[in-house]
Amino acid sequence: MVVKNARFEISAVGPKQYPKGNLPEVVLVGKSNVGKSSFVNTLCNRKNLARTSNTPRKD
Ligand SMILES: Nc1nc2c(ncn2[C@@H]2O[C@H](COP(=O)(O)OP(=O)(O)OP(=O)(O)O)[C@@H](O)[C@H]2O)c(=O)[nH]1
Ligand SMILES: [Mg+2]
Repeated sequence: MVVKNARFEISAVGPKQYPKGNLPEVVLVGKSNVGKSSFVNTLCNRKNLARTSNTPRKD
């Protein structure tokens, strides 16, 4: 798969904020610091689309 165009839309915390539309949605689940954001960046061939960190989130 080649991702040609990717952009950050929103960091939504509730259904009212979810983007409208009928595009397919993908869920990516994993413990903190396991590499989810890195995976998204690799998939999109971008370095900083999703923020990565060396330290796991505490909340
Ligand atoms: N060795 C190794 N390190 C990785 C790999 N993928 C990610 N990392 C590192 O693991 C750390 C955490 O990666 P993130 O992508 O920020 O992890 P995350 O799951 O998004 O973390 P949260 O957003 O806190 O839930 C970073 O320091 C990455 O560089 C991998 O395949 N191998
Ligand atoms: Mg992350």
